[in-house]
Amino acid sequence: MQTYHNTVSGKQTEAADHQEIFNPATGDSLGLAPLNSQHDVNVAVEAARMAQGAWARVSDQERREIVANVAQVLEENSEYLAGLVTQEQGKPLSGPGSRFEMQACVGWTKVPSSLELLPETVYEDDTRKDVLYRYPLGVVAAIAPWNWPLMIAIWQIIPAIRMGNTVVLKPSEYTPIATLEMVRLINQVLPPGVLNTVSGDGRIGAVLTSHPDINKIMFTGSESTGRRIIEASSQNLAPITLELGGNDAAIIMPGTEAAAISEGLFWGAFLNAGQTCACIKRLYVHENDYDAVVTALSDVASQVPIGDGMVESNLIGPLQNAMQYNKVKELVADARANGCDVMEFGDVPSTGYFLPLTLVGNARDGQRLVDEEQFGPALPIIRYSSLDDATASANRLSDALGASVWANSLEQAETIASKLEAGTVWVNQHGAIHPMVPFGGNKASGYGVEFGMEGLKGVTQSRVISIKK
Ligand code: TXE
Repeated sequence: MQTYHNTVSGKQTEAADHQEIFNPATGDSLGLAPLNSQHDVNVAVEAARMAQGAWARVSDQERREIVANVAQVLEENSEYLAGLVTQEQGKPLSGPGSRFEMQACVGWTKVPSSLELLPETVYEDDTRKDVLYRYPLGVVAAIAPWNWPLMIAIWQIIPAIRMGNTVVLKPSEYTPIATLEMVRLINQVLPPGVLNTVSGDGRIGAVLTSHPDINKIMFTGSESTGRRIIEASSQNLAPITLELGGNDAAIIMPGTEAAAISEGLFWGAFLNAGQTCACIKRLYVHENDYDAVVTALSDVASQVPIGDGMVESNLIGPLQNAMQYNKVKELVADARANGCDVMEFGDVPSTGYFLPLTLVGNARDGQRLVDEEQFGPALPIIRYSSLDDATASANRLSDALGASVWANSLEQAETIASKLEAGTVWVNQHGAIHPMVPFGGNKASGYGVEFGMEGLKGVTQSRVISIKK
């Protein structure tokens, strides 16, 4: 059985304990991943701390070139890493799956390598000049989830490295292998100690995020863990970027042509079998359009092949783990017991954590499937009679990562979009993130933004030099 390793100071390390990782589609063993101790975390943080000063002194131009080299390594190893992601995480190679995830990794590496944060004269008059400079923070702890294991890790580590920080990354205990391999490969073009890993569950995450030598925490995961990380950061006062998932509402404006938007709606909700932070998780449809929308979505859902993602024709894979599989099943069972119309599509394999593509009609606010983040392939569809009601419904939860408005008229859609409380409101698309466009949650979906210039600023500390003229 293959054993995978952490990278610390540019070297592959040995661990005393390991866990076996299994393919969620087939149950096959994929190999052993390390389970680290507190001592291992200390060693990794020390490696990152020792490397940070020299990395910060590398010229900005050279760091940009090194990050561009990282993009090249990702490109060259895309097929290998995509295969690992599919076997470990479950999303198919094809469609918006693991090859798509690798393209995103490359894009989200190239863009920061092309950006520069120049000193900014924030004030000047006859008497004074004030210039804001941005410096690295130091050692960044990156805690990644299991749904887009490589892409989200890249979102966390690349801006940090680009700005002269060093990183200790902990992948999710559900999906460590692809990440450990990606980090091993990237290290071929990075100075030793710039990017290190530790592996294990939340206990190791807690040791890392509370470590006194951590200067910044990047976290994507659940709200409850986010709260624990805020508490942990009282140990080191590290600023945190928190992306805590969402329960994104989509509102279809009255009279919108259903067939024209059904494909966009479907993938907006079922991307990665719904295991995406900014997926449509509640769909609000005007009562007059309800039947047409359900028919159009059913037409798309009935044509999407489900199965082992290593088979090129499959477009939807399994849930990644038993916890998530059981959670989605429980929420759908609750909806069924409360009178919802549960419509299931797809030939579901008998092994693995597969669930059918599920539209849940006649759903209502207050039901668990509507109010809780399902993070799976089950979309509740809720009728509304007035746009004011639909807007109030969309805004009634504390989750506020994304939202979308679907309409024939862009002008009308923008009016509703401006009333929705979310970090991003999309019009006639959902989850359409871009490496230049800041992304982050409002309310309980977190704080701080990633991507673009704002994302780079989030991994720096500002210092002002104020000169008397
Ligand atoms: O999340 P956790 P889980 C949601 C989704 C899912 C639920 C639970 O609804 O059903 O969260 O998933 C690390 N200190 N999302 O249990 O626990 C952990 O090891 C430091 C939405 O997987 O938040 C992993 O690396 N780290 C989300 C990471 O936190 C800790 C994506 C995320 O795990 C820790 C994933 C601690 N005390 C789940 N405890 C999104 N935003 O897209 C755990 N971890």
